[in-house]
Amino acid sequence: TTPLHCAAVDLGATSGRVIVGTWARNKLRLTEVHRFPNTFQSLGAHDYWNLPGLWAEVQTGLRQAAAQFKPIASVGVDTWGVDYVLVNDGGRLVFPAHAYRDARTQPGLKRLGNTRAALARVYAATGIPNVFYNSSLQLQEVVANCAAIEDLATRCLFLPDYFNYLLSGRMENELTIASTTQLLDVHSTNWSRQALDYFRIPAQWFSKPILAGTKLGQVTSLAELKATQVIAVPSHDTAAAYDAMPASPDGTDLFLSSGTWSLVGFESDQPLLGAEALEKRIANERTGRGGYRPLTNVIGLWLLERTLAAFDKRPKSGAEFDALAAAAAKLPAPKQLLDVSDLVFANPSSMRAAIDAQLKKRGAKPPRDLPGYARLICDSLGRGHADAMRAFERLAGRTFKRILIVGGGSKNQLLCQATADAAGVPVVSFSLEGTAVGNIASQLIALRAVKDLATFRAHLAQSIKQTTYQPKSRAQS
Ligand code: LFR
Repeated sequence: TTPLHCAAVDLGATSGRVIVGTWARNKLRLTEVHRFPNTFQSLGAHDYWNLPGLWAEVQTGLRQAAAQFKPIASVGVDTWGVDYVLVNDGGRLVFPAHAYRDARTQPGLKRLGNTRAALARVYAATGIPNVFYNSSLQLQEVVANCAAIEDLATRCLFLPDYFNYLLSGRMENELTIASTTQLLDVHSTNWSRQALDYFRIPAQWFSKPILAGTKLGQVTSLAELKATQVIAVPSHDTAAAYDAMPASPDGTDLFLSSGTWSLVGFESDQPLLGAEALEKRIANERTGRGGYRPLTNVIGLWLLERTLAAFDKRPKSGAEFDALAAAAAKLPAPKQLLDVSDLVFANPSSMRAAIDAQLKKRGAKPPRDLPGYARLICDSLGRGHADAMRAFERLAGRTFKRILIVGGGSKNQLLCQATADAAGVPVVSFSLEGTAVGNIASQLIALRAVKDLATFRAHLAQSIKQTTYQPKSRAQS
């Protein structure tokens, strides 16, 4: 059989990559052809994404892919959730793309938070809790404060939708990314009239979301890829990462996609709703096929990334990072952990100062050095993951036997061990670029090279390397 090459464009909030997946003899081989940093930039009082810069990097990566692999059968795009562009019929940007950590949503967040009945209604309609980054709050702010926007914009495209448009010329909204907005109906696969009305967002900006696997046509913007199909994949990075989990089919695995955020959750054919689910901030996001992936968003390695940035001796290589992790592992367990759900960590000007201030408030001393902070952060995240697991067990009436971890954090031994210790179940790490794998899986299924996701996961489970971290003891198998 001839190998099949598919390109995954995977854009994260702190880095992006273009990865080619080569499928042959039921095995997937990944080649990272391009990786680049990503960051939002402040201008005046607001934070923005550099979209022209990102598009240039995507093009560089895809040209590289086309030069190295012939032919590239298809390409799929996934990005972080919730962010969007507003365009006119010609696809022209009519409003700058804000970054989700921009503080502009704070008044709307408080307003909804203080109106219990409205909050419960929005949650019952969308299954998405009130979180500062929701697209609902972002769009509400634009409509309320920039009156002319309704004359200028005709379409709202979420970031992967926009990159799909740049590649193929087709404007669509894809379901998984739509499910991060707090504007999708939790009981159907269409937009929620009730939520759109509550936030006063024009319904005509959206079209009925398409499912993953939809073919959008050939690449029209890059001559090197003119025979390549653009395929809508589960375009929310977390949905893609969940698809890459070689999970046991009996539903006893908890999923952790660990990167800038820690996304802890599982797959289900029904949403988790009600007062307690809302209180635990459970987000009923969707799978590419229309199912549910109830999850909670624990602040994640953003804590460590921003703390490292505050130190001059920031590790520059994998080896330097390993040395830091080893030094951190030797330290005694911190007496007081961080409350990782505290909103002060969302976007502080100094993460180190924010951590010190929280510890001080709780009567504890700040760590002495960088290994001390790394240890404190990993142990605190481990505790956050375990708390999320217990909440899911209670609310969904399930028992989880293992935690499966993919993403950048799956290589962080300190974090994996801390999670196993706090949760009391083994953590299985796959050291896998989960988002790219899930992105490519969806393309392979659309191209009929693989029957379905269950088949893909079974093949993956056979070929993939895994490390198991047993709880309490520091032993690894
Ligand atoms: C992870 C992620 C999370 C989402 C956050 C903000 O990259 O997509 O799932 O909640 O970014 O979009």
